[in-house]
Amino acid sequence: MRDSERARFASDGYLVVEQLFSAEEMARLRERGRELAQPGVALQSASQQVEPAVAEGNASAPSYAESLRKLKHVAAGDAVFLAHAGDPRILDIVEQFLGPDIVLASDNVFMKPPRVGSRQNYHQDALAGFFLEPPEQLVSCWCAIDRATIENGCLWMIPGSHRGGPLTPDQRAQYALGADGSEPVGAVPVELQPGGCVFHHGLTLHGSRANASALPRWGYATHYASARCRPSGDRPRDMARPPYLTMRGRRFPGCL
Ligand SMILES: O=C(O)CCC(=O)C(=O)O
Repeated sequence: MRDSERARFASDGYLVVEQLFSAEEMARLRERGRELAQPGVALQSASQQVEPAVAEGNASAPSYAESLRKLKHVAAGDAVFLAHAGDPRILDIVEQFLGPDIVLASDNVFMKPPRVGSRQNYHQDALAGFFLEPPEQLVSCWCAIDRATIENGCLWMIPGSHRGGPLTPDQRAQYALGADGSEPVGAVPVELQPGGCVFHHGLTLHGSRANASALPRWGYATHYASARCRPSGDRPRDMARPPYLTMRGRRFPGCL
């Protein structure tokens, strides 16, 4: 990694890497994702989440797969997604930020389906259910399976927001969508071609718009933590969660 890229991540809290994967590799993930997005598929420790508007009967989608908001914890039970999560092209970059001992803390195929794909409010991943100490030892890689554009709901980042540390719910509320539908001041859209990735720090505020377009916007987010992190005391018991997977390096007693 170039010094300028390391400096950009330190300053902005995210780094875009175009063409980290090929379009063919993304087509393979999409094909496997489509198989896993069928009703009743037995997904070991993974789950399918339907878009809230569809689940509540306020909207409809042309197929079950196109009603799904996300597939969660896929890598633990699927060789294709696990191979992506453990790909050295990603881990070589993550290692620059977290050091050599890396676990997969979570993974999500974010599907943002056409017409019904809902907005993701601005949030800091480290405060969104990971319960790790220290929280800044988390880095996510969001990889575009489809082309991600402003129209179909690409990610938006708030550069430098990680430097303010963990926000309180009141502070986070200031980053809500403006009454006129505008994004908060300073937010930057991250449009990507298939195979392009954005790496973001666990405290960088980011979100995404609803997908009002006719095009899908699948992205596969893999969330990595340093294996030296400890679980924080307030972690709820989550039996459905697969164990943290070693991606690189060592594990440590009392840590994740
Ligand atoms: O894909 C999205 O719209 C949200 C993704 C996200 O919040 C994440 O990768 O942390």
